[in-house]
Amino acid sequence: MKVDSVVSEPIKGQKPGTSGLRKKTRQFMERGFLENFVQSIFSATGGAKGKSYVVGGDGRFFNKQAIQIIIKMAAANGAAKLIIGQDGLLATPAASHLIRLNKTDGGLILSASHNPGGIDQDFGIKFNTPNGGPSAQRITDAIYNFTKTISQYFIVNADDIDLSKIGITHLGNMKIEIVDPVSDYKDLMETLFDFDKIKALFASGFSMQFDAMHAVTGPYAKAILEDCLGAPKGTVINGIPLPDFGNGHPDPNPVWAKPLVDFLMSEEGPDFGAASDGDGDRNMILGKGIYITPSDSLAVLAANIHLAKGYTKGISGIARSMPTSGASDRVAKALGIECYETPTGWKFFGNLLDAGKVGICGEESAGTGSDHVREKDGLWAVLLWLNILAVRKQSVAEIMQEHWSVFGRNYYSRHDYENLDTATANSLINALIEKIANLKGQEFCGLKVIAADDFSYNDPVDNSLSSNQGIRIFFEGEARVVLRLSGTGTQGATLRVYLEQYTSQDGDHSLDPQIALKAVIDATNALVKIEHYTSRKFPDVTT
Ligand code: VG1
Ligand code: CO
Repeated sequence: MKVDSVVSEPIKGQKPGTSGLRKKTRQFMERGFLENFVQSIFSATGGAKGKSYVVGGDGRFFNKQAIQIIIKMAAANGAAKLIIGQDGLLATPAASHLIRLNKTDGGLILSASHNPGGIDQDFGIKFNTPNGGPSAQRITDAIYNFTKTISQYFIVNADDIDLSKIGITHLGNMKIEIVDPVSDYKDLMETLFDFDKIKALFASGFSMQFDAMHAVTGPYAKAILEDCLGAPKGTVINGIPLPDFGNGHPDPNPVWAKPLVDFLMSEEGPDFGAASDGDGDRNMILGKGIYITPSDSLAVLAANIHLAKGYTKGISGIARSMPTSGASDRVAKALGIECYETPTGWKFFGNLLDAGKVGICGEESAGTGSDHVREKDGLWAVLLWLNILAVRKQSVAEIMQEHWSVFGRNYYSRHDYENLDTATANSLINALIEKIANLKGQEFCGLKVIAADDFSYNDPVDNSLSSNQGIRIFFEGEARVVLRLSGTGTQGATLRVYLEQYTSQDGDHSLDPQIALKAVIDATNALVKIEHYTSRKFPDVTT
């Protein structure tokens, strides 16, 4: 086989964000752009010679073409083996599992996750390491540095590989195994959860709707919920993965999955509702008449995880990202286990999980997961909820009310200001950093600041330091606001404002969060002057 060494166009400096490299699809399609990043992944991690990788994506536009390029580059770089999901599909948590199960040298996952797909939308790629998790910052930095100086990439001249047939083929000396994307993942779920109890729950007439949002979880949810656990056909909606996600925005939150939320709030709605995102690592949880915030979901799952068969021994600790509410900290305290606060992004949980310090992790952005893989896992969270519902034999609303009566309620909301001018967003944050040292003791709309800082994280396992991870402002009365700029967008800047107000066990737990948070919202506006900087009166997305 002829191995061509191609001198690439110098499209240099691909800088990964919170979760891999994410850009406009058309940019990814420019010859030399994806190629430079893939070559940099191989070269910056000691070369691909003799190595094996898992490859798959969420099925968005350009997924299959990107995989063909990766196959030819892996072969030209001397890789020994690729494991690829049939039709190029692999949910992110399933890819993480395959990396661990087959002890590969890592994986390349094609996805821009919750960002829309299509030729005029977004594409992305990330590299996961042999532990199955997103590469740690130092590896991401090494790849990025390589993209700045790279001058050539290696690719073979060959026909495309048929991704639709399960089985083994070869490209030159490289072995290619096309696998069913679902089966190993399904087997793993069966070791963690009491499928018999969940089957009995569905057999008793319990009703559910799962919105796969035309993204990658459709085949997984159908195989597990409908075919295996006996949920009626039609439980999974929008179950066929489409390159443009049916023109939708595959982000499982009350804004982008509104029809599902409306259905659960209606008289004829089912007992339980859930949705997942583009690449299957996020989850949204709803009960009849109730939406569960991801922060609350993490707390409830942590408090009840011992009810599922894979977790009967309990968990060693809980980790949450810094902007996630403190609800799970209260559970950790009650259980007498450690809790950790990490920067945004799943890569920060890997060390804690590898070291056995935590058994469950979560983010306010609808990510929850455990040590079964090294990614957040949407369907896993749904199955854990089902397992808990099957054991406790209560409704979602009853479980939530009980939880708040034991722990109190952390009212929570995130306000996003999207597509801001980048310079404007930076100046807002920089102005805030400048005044942070003097905020203590100042009052804004009647709320007094008791502490404020620019969050930095010292990893307790490898001692690495990550600074400038978001601004935290604590008010008296157990209220907090966090502000940071998104690292996953592809257009302008997005300001995320995370608002939280705690109400004790005997307080009112029935308020609309926007009302419960009104004092914090007003204080934030007075302190940060969001409208003055952005000319926006209201956020674009409130979740
Ligand atoms: C967002 C979320 C973060 C999540 C990341 C990747 O990042 O806030 O919690 O880990 O997306 O999720 P940012 O920097 O835009 O706030 V996924 O499901 O898009 O891989
Ligand atoms: Co995702």
